Amino acid sequence: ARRRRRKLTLGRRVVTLHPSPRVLDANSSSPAVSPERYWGTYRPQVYFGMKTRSPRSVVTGLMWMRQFAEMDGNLRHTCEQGDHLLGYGWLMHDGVSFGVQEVHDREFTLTTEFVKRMGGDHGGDWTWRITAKQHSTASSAPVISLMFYAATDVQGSLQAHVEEKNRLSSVTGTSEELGNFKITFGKPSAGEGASGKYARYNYLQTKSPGLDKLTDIVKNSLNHKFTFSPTKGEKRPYFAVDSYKVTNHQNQQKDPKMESDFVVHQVTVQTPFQIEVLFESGSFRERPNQLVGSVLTDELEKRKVAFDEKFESSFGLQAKGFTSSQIEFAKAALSNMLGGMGYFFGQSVVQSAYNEHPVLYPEGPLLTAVPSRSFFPRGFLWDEGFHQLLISKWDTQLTQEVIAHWLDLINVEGWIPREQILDDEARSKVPSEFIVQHNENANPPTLFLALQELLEQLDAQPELSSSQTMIPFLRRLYPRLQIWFEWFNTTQAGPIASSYRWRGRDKDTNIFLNPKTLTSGLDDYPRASHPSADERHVDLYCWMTLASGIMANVARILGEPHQVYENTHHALSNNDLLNKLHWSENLHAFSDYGNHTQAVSLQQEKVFVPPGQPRHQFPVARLVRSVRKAPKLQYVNALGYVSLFPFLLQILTPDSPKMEHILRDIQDPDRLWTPYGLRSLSRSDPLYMKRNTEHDAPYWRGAIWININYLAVRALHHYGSIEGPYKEKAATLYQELRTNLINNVYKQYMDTGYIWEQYSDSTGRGQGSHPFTGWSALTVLIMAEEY
Ligand code: 6A9
Repeated sequence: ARRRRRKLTLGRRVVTLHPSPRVLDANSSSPAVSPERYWGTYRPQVYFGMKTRSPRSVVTGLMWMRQFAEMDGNLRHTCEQGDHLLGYGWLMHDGVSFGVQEVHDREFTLTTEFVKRMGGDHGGDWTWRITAKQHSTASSAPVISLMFYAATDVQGSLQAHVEEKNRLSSVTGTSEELGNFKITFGKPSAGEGASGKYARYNYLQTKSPGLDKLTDIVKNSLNHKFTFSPTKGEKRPYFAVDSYKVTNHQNQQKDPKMESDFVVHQVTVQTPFQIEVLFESGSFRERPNQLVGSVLTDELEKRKVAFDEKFESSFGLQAKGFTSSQIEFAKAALSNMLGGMGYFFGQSVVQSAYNEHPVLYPEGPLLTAVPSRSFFPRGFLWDEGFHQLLISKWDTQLTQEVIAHWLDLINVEGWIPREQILDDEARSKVPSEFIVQHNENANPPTLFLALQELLEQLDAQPELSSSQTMIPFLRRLYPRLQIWFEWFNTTQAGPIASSYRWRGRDKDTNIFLNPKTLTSGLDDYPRASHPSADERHVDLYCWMTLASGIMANVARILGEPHQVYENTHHALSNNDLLNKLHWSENLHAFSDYGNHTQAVSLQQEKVFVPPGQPRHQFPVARLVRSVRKAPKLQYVNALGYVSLFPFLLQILTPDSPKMEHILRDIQDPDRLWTPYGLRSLSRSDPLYMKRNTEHDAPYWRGAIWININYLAVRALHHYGSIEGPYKEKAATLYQELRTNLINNVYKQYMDTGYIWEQYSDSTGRGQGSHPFTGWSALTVLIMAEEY
């Protein structure tokens, strides 16, 4: 019984938050403290929508569909690669008060713009303008239905106001944080000042069991019985939400208290047209005028000019001579990083060795950028450090807030769940086996890269107001950074002093060509063939070198004891130790070490599927790993991103003779060099472009990734500008790599309409998830030469 109790107590630890005061005050996101940031496009998973930074926000959004299309049911709502849009994303977005997005559907383009206006006590007003234009290639002007909606999330209520039978002219509502508000739906016109257009209206007022069900509810309520009749003779049936179906059958068994209001306004009209939607806060009393029509146009115009000016003063791309088209691309990349930010609230599902089953993490908020609005619209720990490198050059305050949110999620052990899947909407996008986060698993502590940038800003311009808030921010962050660092330093310690090892590698050595290391962020990058406690990982060694150095700096700035961090940093920075632990004389490169053999391959094997499954009596062929030579303790000798880490994180001294080898590998087309950027794994490596299982295509085994390439250009810039024997070589390679990266990411964007997760090392083509405007947007910093 005692042991059971102990297990229970230990099992609680994983879900016990760290006791130090939170970095963020409980009300820091409230409209009283931060009105400008209250409303935002914090729903990156939908093509267009807004919510507030609050736990159970009222959400607003847009769905649309083309009428009389070949295939009915082309309803668009959440960003889906399967929609095969020709491209979509923010062209401008300042992260706070306005944005301009274009969504290129197959025959028409929707421009979605929003502007906010401050006033009252609840984050003010905003207006949307949706402009629809058919493509010049479209055979006729398509008829489109826009479906504007508002939904509550458990708390608050909405009332629909209907006029002219079916036209929902406005929605009024109230919620705890918004007080009273009104949303007014304007009528479509052919353009500003132009007369109205023929339109048909429908609406739906119903209950929803959760925000993840909105698309389904609308789909299920579609009815074909309505008639579109712009001229006398013309009568065509079209699809619309059925205004007569008031309650939804799906929710009958659900707890009625958990049901939320859901109101949809559908307008069906032929392109071209423009529509405005106006949100007004009840507490905003002395409004000079309504933010619609020409007032809105003027306001948008002002924001665009301000955005352009700030963009140029932040990144200086015009001054560097980039073409206007290249600058548009860079603006879109930054805007999608900012416009892709989400505010999530909820609980992770986590597990420790002391839990028999997964348990729920405490509820909490997360303000974060996301890697990809379509495929993974949620927070990823190591992606975020890269995101903040870009965001901090635009809005330091925002970076501080994001880092604070992440560190406020830390538990008493010093662990932060790697992938943040916080609410039903997020969970609905993730296969169940990937939802649970395990507390022995790390992810590179890239937030130290972002902190490094903040410290540099503090150092360069201590008089700036953002710098003034920096010290109090660091002070509150500090106890959390300490325990975070400690967690890495202990739980990810390696087999010998000053070495480190990623935990959480794949355990089943029989089915994977090389068991994956998802925790390192580099997933299937080759590591020791047989995972064991004897491994040591060079990338983690380098992350810890960086982390200990930043810890020492932060401690010094705060006047805290810093000797221990300094000692660690000093020890790890010693290139003799690095060489001793990780230099492979065979490979002439830095390398992991572990129980390893190169003699592995995937082989067809006949197996009997377990009884109960179809065809179980027949043998089927499947791929299994065959090991031709027993593994032994040795260097892994894979050449690629991992071997570059001492260079990437600038741990090598500029006069290190190892630089010679590294620069040689980088510029060798048979190894890492391509005309599009550095490939992740050497073309000469035995695992280059090899699949890991029958179903698992190569990922970090050759493709070009922009986050690591960013670190590479940054390192070349560094070594190219300080004295040392490799200065000139580094400077030359810097120019070439930089040019290759910019040209290719830009070209792919122009060709395909998207920024991509990775790029093919043989053709330069964008591949993987898209749009991916997480770390691939670091191209902007490469253009700006801001490192
Ligand atoms: C699986 C798919 C509907 C993989 O950018 C996020 C991460 C990186 O942190 C990591 O380094 N990506 C990289 O190797 C994407 C991970 C996506 C996992 C989601 C479920 C659901 O599909």
